[in-house]
Amino acid sequence: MSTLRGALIGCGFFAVNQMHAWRDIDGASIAAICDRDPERLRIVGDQFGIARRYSDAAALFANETLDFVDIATTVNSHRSLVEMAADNRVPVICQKPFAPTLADAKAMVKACAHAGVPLMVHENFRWQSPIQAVRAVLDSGEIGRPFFGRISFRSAYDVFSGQPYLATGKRFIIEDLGIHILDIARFLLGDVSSLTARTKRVNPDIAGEDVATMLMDHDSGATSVVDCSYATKLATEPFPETLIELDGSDGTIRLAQGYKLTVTGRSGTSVTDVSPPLLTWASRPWHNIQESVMTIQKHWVDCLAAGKEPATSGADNLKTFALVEAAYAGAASRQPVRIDELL
Ligand code: NAD
Ligand code: 89Y
Repeated sequence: MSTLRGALIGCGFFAVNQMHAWRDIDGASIAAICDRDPERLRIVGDQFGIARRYSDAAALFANETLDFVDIATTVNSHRSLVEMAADNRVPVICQKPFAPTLADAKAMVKACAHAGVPLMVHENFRWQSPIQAVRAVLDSGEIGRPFFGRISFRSAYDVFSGQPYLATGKRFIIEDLGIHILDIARFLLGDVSSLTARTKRVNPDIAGEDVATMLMDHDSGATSVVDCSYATKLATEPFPETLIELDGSDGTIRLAQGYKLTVTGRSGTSVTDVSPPLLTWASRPWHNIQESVMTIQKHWVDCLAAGKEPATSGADNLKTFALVEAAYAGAASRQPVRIDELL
């Protein structure tokens, strides 16, 4: 397989994980980087030995011949950068949250489709190995047809020290973290027809909501509860674990804190440790997320090579993004929101 020549735009806090993963993935490498902050450009360029550096994305596209671009900036720049990639006919990965609004997200998907350019959203949580293990049990038929799910992320981890912008936006936990947990609910139980939401801000030092509880009807007939909190102080801090309860016609799945997977089903009960591996460059507790960065980026390379649509394509992500919009609208109105009316 020939090596795909990629560029990374946005050399901030999270991009370092993406750079580590690109360095370790066969079939792709990062040839150029871009950041409008010269200090970040220097730090990441020096750490990963990338000589071709740009402070302006337009100059990057004008001067480089690229097989793909990986956008790791924060949300407000996503639409213009994805559209720039489409205009330059360069396949593009875009970090979550995909866009500031669903209207922007739809325009981005349209621009890439019109240009014939593959588009993947870096929606990595469903790629975490414990989540993939849950999905494998569902696919095995062991618990029969799932009728209930609870997908839960509750923590008091200080995410603001690494990502200070999270404290300042009007929207916080649903847009930043809930988006992943809602995507996991879709990944496990299928698309959603209706969502009811309640939100709260417990931490007085931030601008947005830090607690969200969502109740969803899935097209499959299953009901799920997605609950997220960054105001939950526990005896053992679980960050960044997503905990899962699934009840099916023939049994149950429980993914509990400490990556303990208990399955009760047609063949009895089994308890497995599904802890993610600690990659050489990873550090606890982020290793779970870091492994999924590696996996999703490998998936992108495989999809480009095979001409396949990525599982978390832009088009797929619209259905997750619609849940985010529905959650904010439903929390404001205190009414259920129909998802098909948003798409
Ligand atoms: P950050 O602020 O640390 O880094 C963003 C970088 O992008 C900055 O260095 C900034 O100078 C640069 N930048 C912004 N606009 C630019 C532009 N137009 N051209 C060139 N450079 C530009 O942010 P972060 O914490 O690294 O987050 C980046 C994205 O990653 C966010 O969307 C965040 O939600 C996401 N994120 C994802 C995960 C995950 O697990 N998928 C985890 C953390 C963060
Ligand atoms: O930005 C968020 C994400 O995508 O995963 C965890 C996080 O870093 C903080 O909530």
